Amino acid sequence: PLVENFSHIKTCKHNNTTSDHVHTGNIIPVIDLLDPEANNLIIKACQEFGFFKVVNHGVSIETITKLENESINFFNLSQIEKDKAGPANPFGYGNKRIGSKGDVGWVEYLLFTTNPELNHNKSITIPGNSLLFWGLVKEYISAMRNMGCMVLEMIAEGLKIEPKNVLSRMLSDEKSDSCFRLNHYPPCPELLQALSGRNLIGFGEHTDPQVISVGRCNNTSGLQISLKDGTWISVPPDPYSFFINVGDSLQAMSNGRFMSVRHRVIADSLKARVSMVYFGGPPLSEKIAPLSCLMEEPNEKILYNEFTWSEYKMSAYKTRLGDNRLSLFEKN
Ligand code: GA4
Repeated sequence: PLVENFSHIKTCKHNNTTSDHVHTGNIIPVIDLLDPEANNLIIKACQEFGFFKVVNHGVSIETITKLENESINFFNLSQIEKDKAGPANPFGYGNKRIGSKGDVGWVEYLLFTTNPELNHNKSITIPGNSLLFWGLVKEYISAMRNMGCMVLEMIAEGLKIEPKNVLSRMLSDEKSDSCFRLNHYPPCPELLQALSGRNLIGFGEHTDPQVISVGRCNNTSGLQISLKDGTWISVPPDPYSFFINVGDSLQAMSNGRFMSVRHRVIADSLKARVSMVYFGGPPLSEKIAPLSCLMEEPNEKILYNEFTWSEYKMSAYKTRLGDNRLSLFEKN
């Protein structure tokens, strides 16, 4: 009966089986934001992986741990208390269900919008010291927005596109439709793992729809990224660094130079995993299209039709988590 209860959660083969190759990620680029060569290294990482790790980011460990501790306090509350902050449609507490099309994972989370000034989050009731909680969320989001903008400006410089805020302004715009999620992946019952002989999926494979995502987790492994050839790479956890994902919108704006990275989270059998991810998105009315200054290269074919972020988001929320959302906007 235990297995039956959880049979709707997907699994994947253990790391050491033959058909689902997983390597560890000492090949993942590490970018020192203070390195004078950072611009070019970021471009290279976005082209090869759509993913990289950032060090020397300037975000204080206090900003990080204060929010992490408050999140852990929240996820330690009783189910009844947590459910008061739900459901997560579109923002609030969610448990196992992801999106509205039947996707599930071994995860619970809080999903917030940053647009505008967190006002849409008003209906989310956080038990305990909610004023403290919202203060920490706001402080953390602002640090993530700054880092996202800094990286996007380095990308603009690396691509030699003007003005250098063409990408970052989408996140810094007060109407920016960005969001933020706190994820808690409870340890997966060992019995369950043993019975199925497989790993439970915490968060199924997908790409992020926005421009850029800035994530960070506690010292528990589980995140994996997919290489272009479909190989899965385990990303070693690093609580003091941030991980940057290229999103679908940046793939479109770069006319496919950068790939939005497919990624997933595998549940750990022993330790809980806590992650905090900021998804930097454009204002709803923003037109997303391959940047015209990149299209001046001889023989460059325009790969994507123009869309507004609002159109993309509407179509994205009708898809399953693992779907390729950008293919709908490919030029034929
Ligand atoms: C993936 C990236 C972000 O976590 C997210 C997710 C969103 C959700 O959890 O509600 C989506 C997913 C994400 C893409 C397709 C749709 C929407 C779940 C889902 C099945 C918050 C986002 O913006 O898109």
